[in-house]
Amino acid sequence: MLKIFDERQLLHAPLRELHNGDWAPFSETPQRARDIVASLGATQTPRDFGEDPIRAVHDGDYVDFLKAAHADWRASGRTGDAIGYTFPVVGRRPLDLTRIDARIGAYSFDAATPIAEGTWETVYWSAQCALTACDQLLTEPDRKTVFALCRPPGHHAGRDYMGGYCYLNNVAIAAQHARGQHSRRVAILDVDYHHGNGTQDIFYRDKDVFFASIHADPKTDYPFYWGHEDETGEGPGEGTTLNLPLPQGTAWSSYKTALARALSAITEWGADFLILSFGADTYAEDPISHFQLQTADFQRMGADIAALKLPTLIVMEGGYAVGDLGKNVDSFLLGIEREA
Ligand code: Q9C
Ligand code: ZN
Repeated sequence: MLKIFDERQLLHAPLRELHNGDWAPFSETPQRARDIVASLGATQTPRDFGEDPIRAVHDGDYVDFLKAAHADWRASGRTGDAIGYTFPVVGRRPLDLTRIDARIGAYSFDAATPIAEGTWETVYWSAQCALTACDQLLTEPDRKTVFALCRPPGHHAGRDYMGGYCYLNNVAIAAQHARGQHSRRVAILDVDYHHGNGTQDIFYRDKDVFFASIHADPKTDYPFYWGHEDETGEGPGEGTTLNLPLPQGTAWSSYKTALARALSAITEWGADFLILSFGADTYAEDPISHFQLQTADFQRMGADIAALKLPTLIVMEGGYAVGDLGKNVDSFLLGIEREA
């Protein structure tokens, strides 16, 4: 299987995040990617598609903000990573604010997503990984599956906001590329432990992209405000969003039932191209999550997904059990390959 990764994705390295009311070491470390690379074998570097496919999903002012935020932070006399502390929850009137703290709050929904010196370069190449992998599937029909080792992850990022360690929405950028250039009927399946709120938001009113997500119930888990069962899409997109929240403690025996539901919904909708938001944070030993999947279960998950026989782009999202992360990704890719 072709695997895409770029060394520049290691540059982004914020020091800390606000976690359960206190500062904690930042969980989404460069070591995550190194751990996966070490067990993957050969990877290829991405092509450069430029900013246009990024701006086809994200608002221009948000992209401009991301590129300049760290320099603006420094220009305000600050040291360390740029992080917000005030968030405009009641509507977001377009105000022409210049202070970095006002701008950073307006473009984020949490304090888990700091901007460090190399952040833009890293998120840019992470998005190029997803684009390159997607393009390979579209232009080389013999390829059935490609893995994009995206880091940082993307599924919490919306058109004009960051959050949950995510800045650019890699799967949304790939989905937009696939439908724009090749008019594919794209389904996105999100199996990260956390709900993919950014991806859901981006396609919520879109009838041509199906979004299904299996995740920890937002009644108990981050990101709380999205991912409830009654969120099914809106307007022309009504019925093209499927949320399957599961309780903390969920193991493969019940996870697989939800997976089967998501897969049959994708088949019934008539997808001809599948994009996976793959998070390995459903693992029993994940330090910030509460499901009970074992390493061998990822292979089962991969096999069930590959049984759809759709061209499949696999995009890396979360997973924080550094040390076991590489073997869990390997297990998943093995399941995909054996069945494909
Ligand atoms: N006390 C991804 O897996 N912090 N993002 C939660 C809970 C944010 C996870 C804090 C978790 C974001 C891509
Ligand atoms: Zn996650």
